[in-house]
Amino acid sequence: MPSRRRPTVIAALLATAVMSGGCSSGFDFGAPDSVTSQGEKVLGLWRGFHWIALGVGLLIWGLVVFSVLRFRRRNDELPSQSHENIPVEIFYTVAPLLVVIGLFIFTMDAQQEVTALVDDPDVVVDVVGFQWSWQFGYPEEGVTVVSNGVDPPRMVLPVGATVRFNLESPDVNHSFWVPRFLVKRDLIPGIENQIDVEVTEAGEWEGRCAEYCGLAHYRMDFSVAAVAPDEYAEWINAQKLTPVTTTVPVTSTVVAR
Ligand SMILES: [Cu+2]
Repeated sequence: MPSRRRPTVIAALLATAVMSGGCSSGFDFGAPDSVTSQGEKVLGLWRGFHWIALGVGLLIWGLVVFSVLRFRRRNDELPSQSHENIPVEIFYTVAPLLVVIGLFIFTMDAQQEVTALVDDPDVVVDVVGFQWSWQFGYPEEGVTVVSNGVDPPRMVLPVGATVRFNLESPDVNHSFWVPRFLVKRDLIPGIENQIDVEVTEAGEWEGRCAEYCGLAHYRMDFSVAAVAPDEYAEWINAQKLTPVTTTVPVTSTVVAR
């Protein structure tokens, strides 16, 4: 690349980085807005990592610019040459270690909070992912939701409730993912996976399988609607009157993977 174009390219890259971080409110650095309280913690971690990376980047760029200007060639005399600088060497060994330890603690803390399970969830949903769709069971209500064969299955949740998702798969690995939740978890045959999620605002969002699970993986779409608690109760009652027409295959059929 010709050296004259370099500053322009660097400026363009920096502008893109700043703009992609600054588009949404509160500097989310490209992450979608979270609609769950668990997602807020993930977003906090995401933001924290970016700010720390930005701080380290600024320090390094600052030192580079300082060195380039301060020690630029003025005459043929060499600047003072030295083998070692013990304080600087200690600093550049200890400082990255402290940053990594800090990020590790920060990550562990967020992970503990996001994966924590409450003793008594408000709503329980048994999520079964299978080749190639989803079944959402509400065991406390005796309600089961599946696709009608045309539209993807639609799960309804009350806003502000802690929902326990029990995640099961009868065939291969799948992954329960609602991008706007900012949390996801795999469904692994023989493993009982659970996550608790509290949706904090009303809305309807797309969900999909985030694990490539076979040729028709793309068909594993679903949607999640979060509504007010009384609307949720109405929906549950309506579902009780609607017979379930199709069910999950109990055993996996042998199909092209
Ligand atoms: Cu899948």
